[in-house]
Amino acid sequence: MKLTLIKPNIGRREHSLYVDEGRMEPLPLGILAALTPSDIDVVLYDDRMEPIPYDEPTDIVAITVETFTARRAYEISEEYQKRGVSVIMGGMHAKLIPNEVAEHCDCVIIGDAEPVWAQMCADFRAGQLKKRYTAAQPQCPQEGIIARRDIFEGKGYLPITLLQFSRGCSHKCSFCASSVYFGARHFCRPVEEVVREIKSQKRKLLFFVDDNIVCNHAKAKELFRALIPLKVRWVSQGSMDMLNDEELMRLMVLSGCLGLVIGFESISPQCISEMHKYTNKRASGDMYAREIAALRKWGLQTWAAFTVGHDSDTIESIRATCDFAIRNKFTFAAFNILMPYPNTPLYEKLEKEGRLLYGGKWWLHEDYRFNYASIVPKNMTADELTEISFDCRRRFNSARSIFTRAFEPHTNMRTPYRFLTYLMYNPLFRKEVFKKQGLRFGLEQTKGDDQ
Ligand code: B12
Ligand code: SF4
Repeated sequence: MKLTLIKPNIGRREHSLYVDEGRMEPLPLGILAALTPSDIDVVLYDDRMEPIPYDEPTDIVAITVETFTARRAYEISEEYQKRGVSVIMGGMHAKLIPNEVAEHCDCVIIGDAEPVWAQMCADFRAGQLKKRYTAAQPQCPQEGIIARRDIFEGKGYLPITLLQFSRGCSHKCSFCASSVYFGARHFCRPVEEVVREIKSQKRKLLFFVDDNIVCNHAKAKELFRALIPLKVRWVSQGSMDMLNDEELMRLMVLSGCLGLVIGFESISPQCISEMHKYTNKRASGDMYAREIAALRKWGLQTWAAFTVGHDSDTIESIRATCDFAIRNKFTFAAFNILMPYPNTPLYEKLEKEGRLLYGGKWWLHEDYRFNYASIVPKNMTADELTEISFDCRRRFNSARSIFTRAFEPHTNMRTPYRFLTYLMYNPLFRKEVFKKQGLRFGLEQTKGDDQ
């Protein structure tokens, strides 16, 4: 028996299939491969970088679906179903909006795969595949499982190993899909299992794809202590309340942390309140002065993530957010338009207020494009929001900004390794700004296409 795993692309640019410059290993598919009984052959196709050989014989196909890849995932599924192959779908989008996903596959798995995957495989073999499996949230993620990384070999992924220490986050930011998926709860793996997983592979550069690696300070400290002797370098995501805990920060740095994605979200305290981002409440009132000083003291290279389009945002306040990011010489920054992901509190609020564009299903709409506003903002038009956020991305990633931001002695110039990281990834992200802006979702031809 053979299982084909698929990571869908978001879409494509005209005349080009592949858009992603910094492709990373799709960890959920490595976990599915590890959960699969060993007598089943497993292959992976990554739609971000290779064509999908629909006619290659396979018994079953499993596709991971996020909201922004849903349209493409449904196209892929249709191709396989036309050929009589059963398609299973799961992932973030499948949990947020299972009824929609179920319409496009033979079986939808709702939630983490671990509790139900073996049963699904057994049912499939017995010809009794169910239309839907709902997994109870495991208290211990990925228990006893190490992702199978052999399926990633030779694909040309960035040389960084993705793994997880924890899943979820106990905060409830109104726009966060992950908070809905995990019911605002945080689940950690046993530290010994994480150490075993790190030792099972050769790389020393790691990306913990946790929603918030410092959500539980005591558990994070336990992890960091165990990482110190492994002499790894790592990056992850963390909320800024970590900076109030000196011991946590000291252990984080000693354990090899290079930097974190930190949700600054906004420089306006009013916006921070609107989105219920309590971790940032005090800091935003002070323009994050104390936090930025602490990040420099600890020498962390920060990927500052901002969301733009909140009710109290104006074109000027968004422009000022970009100035703030350049002035503070962040290593990287994202200016994401506030997106109403299905089933989030933000989605429900905007739906009630009649402020959702594209019929409320931007991810399926043929006119929607990546990085376009899909809401009616309060103080500008949707087009203005799209333009100002693109302008922030262009400005932050301009050659001039890359040059000036490089000269931050405590972070970007702290060591030759840090400086090299800065110089390697900034041009890559600059390219992505232009390649991804306005990208169509899915590959199907739509009206007005010229090929
Ligand atoms: C790592 C990560 C990234 C990495 C991608 C790494 C990679 N491999 O390419 C980077 C930083 C590049 C990234 C980028 C983006 N990301 Co991102 N990312 C994540 C993050 C933090 C972890 C994902 C992960 O690997 N988890 C580990 C695996 C093991 O967990 P999992 O995916 O949940 O899988 C489990 C279950 O869902 C299920 N499952 C998953 N797939 C399948 C499939 C089947 C068949 C089955 C049965 C089960 C199953 O079983 C798995 C094991 O338990 C998530 C947050 C999250 N909690 O998911 C956000 C997240 C997925 N990202 C998000 C977003 C919005 C983006 C961007 C669009 C941001 C932007 N505006 O640019 C971009 C787009 C990426 C692109 N393709 O261009 C949102 C998506 C929201 C949504 N509703 O879809 C998330 C959920 C963050 C959030 N808090 O809202 N991201
Ligand atoms: S802190 Fe981050 S991961 Fe946690 S709910 Fe807020 S946005 Fe989501």
